[in-house]
Amino acid sequence: MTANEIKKIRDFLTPGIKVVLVSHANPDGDAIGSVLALYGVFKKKNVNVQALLPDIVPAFYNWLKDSDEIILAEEDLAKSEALINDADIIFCLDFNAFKRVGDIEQPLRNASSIKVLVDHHPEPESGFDFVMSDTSVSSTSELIYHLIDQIEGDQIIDKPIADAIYTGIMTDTGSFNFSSAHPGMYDILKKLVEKGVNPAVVHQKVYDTFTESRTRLIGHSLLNKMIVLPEYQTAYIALSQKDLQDFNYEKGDTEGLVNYPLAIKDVVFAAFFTEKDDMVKISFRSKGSFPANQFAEKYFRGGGHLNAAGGKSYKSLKKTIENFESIIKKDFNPKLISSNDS
Ligand SMILES: [Mn+2]
Repeated sequence: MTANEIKKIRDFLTPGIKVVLVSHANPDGDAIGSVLALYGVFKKKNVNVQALLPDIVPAFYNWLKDSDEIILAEEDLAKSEALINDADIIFCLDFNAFKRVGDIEQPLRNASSIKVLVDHHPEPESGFDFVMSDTSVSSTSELIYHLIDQIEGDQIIDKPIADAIYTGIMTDTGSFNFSSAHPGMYDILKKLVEKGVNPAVVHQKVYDTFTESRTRLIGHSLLNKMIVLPEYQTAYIALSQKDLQDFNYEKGDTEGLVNYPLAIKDVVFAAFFTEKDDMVKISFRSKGSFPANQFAEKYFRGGGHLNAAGGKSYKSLKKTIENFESIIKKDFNPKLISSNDS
């Protein structure tokens, strides 16, 4: 965004104005962190602000300040629609397409408010009045830091706001692993720690929250369900509904499982299949130049980032896996595609 655009947004944010912050369905740490950081700032400025998410916030984010004030569209769709319709300005955070907000897609598309997009996914859809989009950053939360800094100055960021931004960056980078190659992120992390963020405590609150059955499901997945195809530098895990039932699956229990096969030397592409009632949900992760997003888009009705993407299949789990293997072997061999990586 240009300095002039920032000024326009700043001038717009007067106390009488109605602001709504929205992020994507199945909100992750970056969605929640960026919403709560901006929410904290606007509350401090006495702006009339509402935070709105399509559906539930995972319990391990409940310690973030104001997380209990987020309105969930799945709980109160009428209220959510009314907020969107009445808003003067809507900040759309951490998504690049309106369809990512689930049930509030149409109201959001049709809203007459000013719409500001802050996001790091490739190729944002049109329909936003102001766009802060950068695929080179770690996360939307990183952009939110800059937005806050540019609109208000970074002195408005207190510890709870810093915790929210830090959580977003930490979770979107797998604890400063992927998407962490640009130095600017570390400048922000330094400032957040100076504002009182305790990295070990945040890590503990977000990650050390497993139930025993979730931990055992990971063991089962790696021991009994992981298939490694060394000649294609690919590995995958597929869980049936029975696997999930056997381990008392709760939403979120398989989060992060897709990353485990990438820990195997020379594996550059990992897939994780979960059998749902009416479809198979798939997550893809890659190392180096192998484009997980292109793969997801071309073959599995999905998309995402270069190294992290998702997709789905309406075939059975068995057929979906057969299809996946045949694509890897015939059409889109990760070994050949990533052979130039150093
Ligand atoms: Mn993100």
